[in-house]
Amino acid sequence: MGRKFFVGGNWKCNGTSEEVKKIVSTLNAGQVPSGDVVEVVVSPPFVFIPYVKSELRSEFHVAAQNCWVKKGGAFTGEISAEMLANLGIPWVIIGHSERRALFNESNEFVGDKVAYALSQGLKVIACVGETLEQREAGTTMQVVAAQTKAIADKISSWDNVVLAYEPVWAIGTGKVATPQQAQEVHAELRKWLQTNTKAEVAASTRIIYGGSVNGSNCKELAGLQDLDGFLVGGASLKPEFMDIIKAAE
Ligand code: G2H
Repeated sequence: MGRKFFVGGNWKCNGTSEEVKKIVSTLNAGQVPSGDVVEVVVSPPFVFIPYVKSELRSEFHVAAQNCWVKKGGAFTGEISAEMLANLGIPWVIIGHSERRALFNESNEFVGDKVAYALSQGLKVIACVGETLEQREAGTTMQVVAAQTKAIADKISSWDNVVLAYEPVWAIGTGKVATPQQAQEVHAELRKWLQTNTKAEVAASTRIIYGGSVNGSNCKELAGLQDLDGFLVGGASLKPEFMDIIKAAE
């Protein structure tokens, strides 16, 4: 089954209204590969989502960067999956390593969040990845398998899930994983899905890479067999995001 190339732009906690306006006009003016070969989803901070959604050309979609783990209510400061669905926001990023590390989100909590977001009709970019210590200890696969299992345990369908492999040591550091390192983990993750879910899930689930992707390194990474796109942080705030989208060609 064909896996459409996926490019996500995670703006994280960045931007003023002027800057957001500028990014949106760059995206709207940019050329994307023809032939429906790439799915582009940008993820602004919550407060800018309505503006971005209304101003961005229709082939680009939006994602939230997080949502609450269950039905909304007395959870000060949280945004529920129902609210995202109500506003027509199709995607949400869940389990980003910054949330796992800074907000103590456990594998189980992330699994619950993914399941709840899917139950509300959202599509999910679910993030996994190892720290430098874990890589150096040789436990990369155990770590990402445990993170993936915690999600798999809670969901019945992978149809609306994109799995993002983001080695923590490569995030915002300028230290991108080598093509060999990326391909190795992506292939192992696909094998994990094959063994622990269904062959069709392994064949159709997009596994994207995140961690210091930019306009210069994207082309080589995009050519890897088991790499189906990118989740881009820093470079998604810059015009070079258009070059990363073009790596789908
Ligand atoms: C990884 C990535 C986007 P950056 O977090 O999710 O960020 O490209 O800045 O490393």
